Amino acid sequence: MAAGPGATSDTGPAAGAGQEAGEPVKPFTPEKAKEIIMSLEQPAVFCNMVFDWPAQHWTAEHLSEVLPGKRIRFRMGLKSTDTAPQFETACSYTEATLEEFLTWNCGQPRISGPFRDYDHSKFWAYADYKYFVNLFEDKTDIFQDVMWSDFGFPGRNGRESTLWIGSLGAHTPCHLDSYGCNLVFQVQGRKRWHLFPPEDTPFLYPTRIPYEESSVFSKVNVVNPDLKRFPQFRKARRHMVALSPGQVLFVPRHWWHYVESIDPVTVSVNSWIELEEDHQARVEEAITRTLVCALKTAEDPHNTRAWLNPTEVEETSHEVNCRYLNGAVSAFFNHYRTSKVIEMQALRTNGEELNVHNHMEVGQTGRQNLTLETVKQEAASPFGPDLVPVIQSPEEAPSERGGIFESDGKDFLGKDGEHFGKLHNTKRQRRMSRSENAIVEQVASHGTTAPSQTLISTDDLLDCLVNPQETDVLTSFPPTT
Ligand SMILES: O=C(O)CCC(=O)C(=O)O
Repeated sequence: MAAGPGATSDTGPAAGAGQEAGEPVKPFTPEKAKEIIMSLEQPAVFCNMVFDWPAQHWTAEHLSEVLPGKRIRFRMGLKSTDTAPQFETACSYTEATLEEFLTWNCGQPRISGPFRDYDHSKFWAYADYKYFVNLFEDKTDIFQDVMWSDFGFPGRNGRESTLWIGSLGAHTPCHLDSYGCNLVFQVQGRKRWHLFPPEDTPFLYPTRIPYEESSVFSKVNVVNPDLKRFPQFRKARRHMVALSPGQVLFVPRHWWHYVESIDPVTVSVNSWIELEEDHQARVEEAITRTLVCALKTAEDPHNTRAWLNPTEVEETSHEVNCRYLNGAVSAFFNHYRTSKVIEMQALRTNGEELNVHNHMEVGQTGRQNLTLETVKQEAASPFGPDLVPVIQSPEEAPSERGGIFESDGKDFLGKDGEHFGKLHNTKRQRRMSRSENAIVEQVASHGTTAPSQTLISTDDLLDCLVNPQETDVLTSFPPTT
């Protein structure tokens, strides 16, 4: 397997103290990598960070030897694309071993076994979204092969990761993840990522059907869009990168993504990193679940498979959903109270530190300013040869797209690096939406302490969501179907 570009230290910093001469050095310390991940608001590719991870050898071939006889569910999709997204509800499924997958993927005609009904020239196969804990039940040592601690998350390894193994053309339709941000390690083959910023959400025509907790899908097939039906999609700012083995993509919170395998076999490993904002997102997701389940089962009580994503086991009852909602609201308030205390403590501590700095500045203003200027410049752009921003692609007609080498990340680097500053955004405070505010006020009107078991009833929920202000927003929303 090819190592990441420049895996020997020619693009990294010189070996530091205690480092053997010629031994590769990681371009970022775990602390620096985490700082970047927590502050960056645009996708970027980390290079030269995983050359010593044992997981870099996890080709599909190698994994088939690690998991002999292990039956894995493959999602089967059609290579020919329509303007409609190929949602998981429209795919078929088969259970097979990795060995059977590799045999089928050689493309020999007339094979027997689980893939016998799938002509290799017409179908792709995807063992997607497989939690390590389910795949490697009795081989937990393998979790250590993935070392997210290098990115500043101590103890995080395969246990908190998922594995994706696909054939050419295998893809995940465009969606955003409600929780966390994402780190994706490309192990074998290349995957092309089409990313769109959260601000472009209206241009992606979001939908909750098929319903899956934590995923908001787009109605647009972003590689073959129906622009008559989704005219606003023209305004969506596509960012594109072909992720190669050895590279790690950082996907910031709420960035939309469509991901396709562009080599005969691809393997990747990812981990979603929890964020502070997830507490609020959990409340939002609980509200969504309650509404989707209630309305869809009312519409047709017998056909959940049509709207429930196959990743969801079954629709849950209204009672269960209300309990879930109350749990999420309680957790949100508990967290909010704790973080307020921490914030107060930090303010107090920072206040003391601020006084020390003010004191130091007296008498050394010139030099101090110079240093601050340097620090500011460094903070403005973390980019360089080992952290490559994924930038916006010049939009072209869909039929002209599709060269698989259009961006390997490195192409985006200007020699002088001047443009990086403009591309570098830092996290903004996200304001609560009106309905979220309404929920919080609803809870607050019940008292100032964190809510106990079942504080929010169905009527409370309806009071928040079905009021003239909210319905007004709904009636001004342009219909798309
Ligand atoms: O690799 C893929 O097909 C999709 C990955 C994805 O959606 C994710 O990591 O959030």
